[in-house]
Amino acid sequence: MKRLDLVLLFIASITLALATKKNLIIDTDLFSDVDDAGALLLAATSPDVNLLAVNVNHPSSYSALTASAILAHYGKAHVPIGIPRPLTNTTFFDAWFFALGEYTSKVAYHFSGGSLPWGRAEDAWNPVVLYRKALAEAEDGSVTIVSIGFLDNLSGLLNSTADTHSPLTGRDLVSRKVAELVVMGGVYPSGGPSWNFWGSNASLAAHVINTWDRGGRVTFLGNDVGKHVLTGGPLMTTMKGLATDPVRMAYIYYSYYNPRPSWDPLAVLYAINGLGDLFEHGNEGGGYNHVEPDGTNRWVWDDEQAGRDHFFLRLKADNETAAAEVDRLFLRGALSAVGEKGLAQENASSLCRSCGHHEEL
Ligand SMILES: *[C@@H]1O[C@H](CO)[C@@H](O)[C@H](O)[C@H]1NC(C)=O
Ligand SMILES: *[C@@H]1O[C@H](CO)[C@@H](O)[C@H](O)[C@H]1NC(C)=O
Ligand SMILES: *[C@@H]1O[C@H](CO)[C@@H](O)[C@H](O)[C@H]1NC(C)=O
Ligand SMILES: *[C@@H]1O[C@H](CO)[C@@H](O)[C@H](O)[C@H]1NC(C)=O
Ligand SMILES: *[C@@H]1O[C@H](CO)[C@@H](O)[C@H](O)[C@H]1NC(C)=O
Ligand SMILES: CC(=O)N[C@H]1CO[C@H](CO)[C@@H](O)[C@@H]1O
Repeated sequence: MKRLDLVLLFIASITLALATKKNLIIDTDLFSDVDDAGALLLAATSPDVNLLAVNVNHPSSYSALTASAILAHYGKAHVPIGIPRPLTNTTFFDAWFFALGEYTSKVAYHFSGGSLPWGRAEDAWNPVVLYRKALAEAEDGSVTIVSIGFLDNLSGLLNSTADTHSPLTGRDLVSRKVAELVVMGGVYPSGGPSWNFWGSNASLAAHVINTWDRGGRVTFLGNDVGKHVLTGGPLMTTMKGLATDPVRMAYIYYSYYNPRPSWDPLAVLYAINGLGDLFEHGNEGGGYNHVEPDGTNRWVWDDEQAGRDHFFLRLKADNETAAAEVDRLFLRGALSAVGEKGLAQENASSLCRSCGHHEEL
């Protein structure tokens, strides 16, 4: 081949690579469970993802700062972060089992970085404005939104009206730009109430799920799917190169080396790869999901589907196979962020930027 042909081939393959990347927006609570952090690791390190924005749907300042620390660590400091106001400084406390630890304030402090360094949570976007900006700038029909927490921000998006980012209403923006909404939450075909539907404001969850009728396909991943897929073990126990990985430390702070269920990482994996070898649809027979104001949900087996394009997922692979795949991608992603610098830093003292102060006290 002539030199010019090679150059053109090179440009064409780069264009193709960019074009086949999936435009993703993540909406996460990143507060009471650590699997949100694992999900962010996957979204931030997947070579198949173009991460447009991360919206946090729990108002703790530490949740926004943790999102920033994680994104910055994986080289995604430019990805904008939104969080609802007013901010709080609340931290998680495991008052049910007393077994789990708090991770967001610690990750936010020790791994401070990115667009929202320590103390700068107020610089985050309004989540609805961020949705509108990210959607307005994206190609039509190209965006996948992954909801791995509460749906309050999405309700705000649906209700939004024209602004400087777009003359369209929230509903029209969603209908033009969104290809698929992936929702972690609910019990399928029926059950609940489930945490992501009632934990913040169940009537807003009902508003989003029951009226999202023009924004492409909606795919639900229920509590039963991720519950027995226990992951994070290899990430926590691998020191080599990963001593300063914020998601590894989040899992250790939170679970004390016990692998965790994988609801949110699985939702992100489905959003990136589709059904693949891990998932299958639970409702080939149609129907749609309906959420009640108390956060329970039921599948309505209606052939007409009321204009909706709803699916719920089942695991096709067994729990262990799914866990091995999530763990493989956790390690691949975490290691991809480690250059020679990271390997040289393989040093417990570099984990703790306040240790010096404590020794002085
Ligand atoms: C949260 O903590 C920061 C830093 O200590 C402080 O500036 C801010 O006022 C606090 N916010 C609330 C709502 O307490
Ligand atoms: C959006 O509007 C619906 C009514 O159409 C309302 O029930 C809901 O509370 C609104 N969402 C927000 C976030 O205010
Ligand atoms: C849910 O959100 C709506 C709209 O913001 C609000 O009017 C309502 O009071 C909220 N409900 C609860 C239980 O917080
Ligand atoms: C996952 O484990 C649970 C609990 O042992 C079991 O009920 C379920 O069938 C398993 N799922 C798959 C796909 O193997
Ligand atoms: C670990 O930190 C100590 C003290 O800062 C330093 O002397 C040592 O070279 C570091 N080890 C590695 C592998 O970087
Ligand atoms: C602008 C807007 O509608 N924002 C909503 C985002 O979600 C919070 C709750 O987390 C709502 O209170 C806001 O109204």
